[in-house]
Amino acid sequence: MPLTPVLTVRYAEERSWTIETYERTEGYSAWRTALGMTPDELVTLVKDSGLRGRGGAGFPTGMKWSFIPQPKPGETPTGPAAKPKYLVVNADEGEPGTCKDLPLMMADPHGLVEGVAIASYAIRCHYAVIYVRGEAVHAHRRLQAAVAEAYAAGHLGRDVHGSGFDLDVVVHAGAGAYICGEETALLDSLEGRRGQPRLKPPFPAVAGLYGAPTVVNNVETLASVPFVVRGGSAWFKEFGPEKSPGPKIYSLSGRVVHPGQYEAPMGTTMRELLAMAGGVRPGHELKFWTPGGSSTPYFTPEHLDVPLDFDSVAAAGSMLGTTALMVFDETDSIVEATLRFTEFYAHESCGKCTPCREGTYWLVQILERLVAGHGTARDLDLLTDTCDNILGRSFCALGDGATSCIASSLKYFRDDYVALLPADEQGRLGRTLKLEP
Ligand code: L3W
Ligand code: SF4
Repeated sequence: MPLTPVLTVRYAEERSWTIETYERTEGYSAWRTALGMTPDELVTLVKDSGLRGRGGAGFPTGMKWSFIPQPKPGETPTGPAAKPKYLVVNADEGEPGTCKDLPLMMADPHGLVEGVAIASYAIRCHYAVIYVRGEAVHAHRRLQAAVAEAYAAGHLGRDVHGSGFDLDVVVHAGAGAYICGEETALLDSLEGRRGQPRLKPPFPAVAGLYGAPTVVNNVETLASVPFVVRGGSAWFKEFGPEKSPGPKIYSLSGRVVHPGQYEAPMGTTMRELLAMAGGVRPGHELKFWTPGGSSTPYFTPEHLDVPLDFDSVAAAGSMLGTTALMVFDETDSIVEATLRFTEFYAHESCGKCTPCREGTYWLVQILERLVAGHGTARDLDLLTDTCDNILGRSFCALGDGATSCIASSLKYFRDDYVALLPADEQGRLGRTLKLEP
């Protein structure tokens, strides 16, 4: 297997964010190579590499690019194929525990800009937008500086490197809402509206920004693309499992000795990553952890050897999500941690659909009651029942994601909930009335 670091290889360079450093370390060579290929060849290359989206869902990147309707040779285009195409970078990193895209944009902004250029050419788009989380003013400034440097060096703009290809890239600051990380809410926000999810289908690939075909890709996904072009699809596939290959940035936070970003091949286990991060803090034991942020069901020490790739994590009952590994030890209350996550979802719920808007509010009420020691035996059933009425009935993934921490904490640590009940309520357990469906 080839060695990492790949995506983070420039992080240790002096002034790694400047175009001088980037070009000195092979930067923009993939862009020149790509311009010598046809767009279809590039789409095939990325498809063959097996690169899957790093924003949470793991959708195959090359396949997403291939969904963009293109005019057929010799025919006058109609419908979506006749419209302009857009590339939108989802740089609205907001999933609790996730901290991979912002460091990448700070340390190596040109890696993203080069990925944007290659992807734009592959989907025949002449206008790309990088939508950066509103609070990340530092990343916004750094990207603006990198885009300006790329224009000045002729990597962006009119007739790039004499290829006849024009590309404009704009850096846009979001307004600081978690829901704007959902791709269609992001598009609404870009269009100047309140960010709320749109009904899918149609997917953005057919009707996205201003109703035109749009690819929405995550930062880490696009930053991987220059390496695919330089190394080739066979090289990229050597990192990790066949169906979910590539180098990956894992964010470790919480009760670890050295929290931070760790790059390793897809399929690396939590046991291996914990060893890289110095382990759980001395004198303490791992109790539970998230494989992909707060929207993904908790894992326990039993799952330390699950390969962290999309399929293996799903088979073990969770989601790889954004590879945000939040670590909790025996001093942490899983019910309190779950309450904090649920408060986050209740606050960030956009309010568009009833199950999520009302359900997350009521989940917080129940969890608060339990944490305060005023819960009832019935509250445990009520939590499950409320989650059942949100899961699969919400308009977007935020509602479903809000139930993950509750359902999985009840699955693995029900006793911790029971321990919070007053003694007389503990006696009522198992005798609670079944809730009406
Ligand atoms: C065309 C089809 N395109 C799917 C596209 C779709 C999207 C991508 C994945 O949620 C998850 C969520 C969060 N024709 C298509 C098609 N597409 N079928 O493929 O789509 P989908 O619906 O599976 O996922 P999603 O709505 O993108 C992403 C989870 O990630 N998550 C979120 C993290 C938050 C951040 C952040 O902080 N920025 O990423 C963490 O676990 O819960 O399940 O592009 O258009 N037939
Ligand atoms: Fe909005 Fe929540 Fe419904 Fe998503 S699930 S549309 S965030 S209310």
